[in-house]
Amino acid sequence: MGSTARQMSDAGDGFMFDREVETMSRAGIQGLQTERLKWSLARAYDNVPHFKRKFDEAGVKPGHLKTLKDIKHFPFTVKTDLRDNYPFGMFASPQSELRRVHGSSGTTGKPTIVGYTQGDLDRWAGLVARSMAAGGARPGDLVHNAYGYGLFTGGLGAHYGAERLGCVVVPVSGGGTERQVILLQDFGARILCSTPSYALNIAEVARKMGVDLTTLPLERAFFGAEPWSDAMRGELERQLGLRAIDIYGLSEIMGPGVACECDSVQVGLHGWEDNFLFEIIDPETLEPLPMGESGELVITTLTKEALPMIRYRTRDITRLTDEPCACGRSHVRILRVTGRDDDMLIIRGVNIYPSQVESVLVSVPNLAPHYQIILRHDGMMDTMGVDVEIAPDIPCADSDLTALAGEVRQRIKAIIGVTCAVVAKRPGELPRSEGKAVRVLDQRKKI
Ligand code: DLL
Repeated sequence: MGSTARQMSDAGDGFMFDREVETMSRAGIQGLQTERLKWSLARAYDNVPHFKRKFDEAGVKPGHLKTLKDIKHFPFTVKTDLRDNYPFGMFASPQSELRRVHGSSGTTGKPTIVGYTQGDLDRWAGLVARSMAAGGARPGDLVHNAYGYGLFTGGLGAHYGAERLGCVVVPVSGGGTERQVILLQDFGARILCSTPSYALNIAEVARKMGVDLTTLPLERAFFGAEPWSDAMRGELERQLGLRAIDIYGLSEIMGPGVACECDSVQVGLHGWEDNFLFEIIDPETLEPLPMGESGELVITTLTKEALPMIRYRTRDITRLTDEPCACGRSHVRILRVTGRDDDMLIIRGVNIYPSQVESVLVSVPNLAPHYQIILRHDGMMDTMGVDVEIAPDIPCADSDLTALAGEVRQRIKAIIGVTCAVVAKRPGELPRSEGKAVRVLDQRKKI
């Protein structure tokens, strides 16, 4: 498969899964969105008591929407709305019309449960296929899918999307990392799907097994489900010998494939506007922000039957751009999601996202790309500790670890502007991820 796959990996081949929709004019997209938005608002209002109550309280009816801008009069939906209506209270379809449920565990309490009709599943597979094609996957490719299968949308979402594109899926799921390495070697997959943190774990285990992943046919990876910095992209591309494509999504809206980078420029992820309406709001005032400004991403579904979502506050902080993309796709781009507003740390008055710490760490020589941020409450204020790990095969006497920790502390102070306690650990001492990495350990409540 190597040579054909390599020829097709050239971004210049112009392949698109849904060319007509992907290259539609802006006016065409907006017309389609308006028509679909009216349908989606009516579906939510007529079938979900929660939406009817919220719309009534806000004094709006689906019929009030005349243009896309009118969306600003409709109420937001937040994660706790799903929790409060656990498990199926937000569904707009009767159980007889559902074909699957998924869930997202979150950090506390009950999971949020989401549902799909057959039509929803078909559209989802189509959007993941479109995303993977945009990122350079091609029919016939072998796809090693290491996203977890189960309630999490990553595994089955990537699985059916890759099949829809015409790929051959190896449904490995997460975990059993040595076996992952053996299968990558034996089957020669061209595409890897996993969280970025799990891919690092796979690369590390491969090295210990004496396998150099950069010599395998692996050429592309679809990384998502957690924030990862551009610095980490470089590290992943180097360690795995592939091109790393960013794929975004969330279960409340669908799962993976809400947006994906194209192969051409890797600046921003095309958000599939025929199925979703994207807004950026100021998370404080809740007012919509103009194109290009940074704020919280809010998404309204336009085609979802089982679980229409109206103005869902993702908590993800990003920007939109409608500048034309070199690939020819006309859909708006969502700039890389570098953090969630509920992940933002305020340490001695400085706002910090874990991904900023990640970017600093990746630039420090002799450091493995594994880390954990620990928040403590010390006296009157919050403090941040960062646990890092020395790279393998580097001398690691106590004095080496102390020197490394000192260097990391200095760089964080110089670049982010905050003083933190850094502990350097020996290889393998920090926990490894098999799915979404736990980057922040909050010990503040326990003290
Ligand atoms: O993580 C869906 C997914 C699976 C996306 C596989 C991509 C690949 P949830 O478990 O509901 O769904 O988590 C959604 O994860 O709101 C973001 O905060 C974060 N997230 C997802 N993709 C990215 C990404 C899946 N590419 C939450 N970059 C979202 C940054 C991401 N954060």
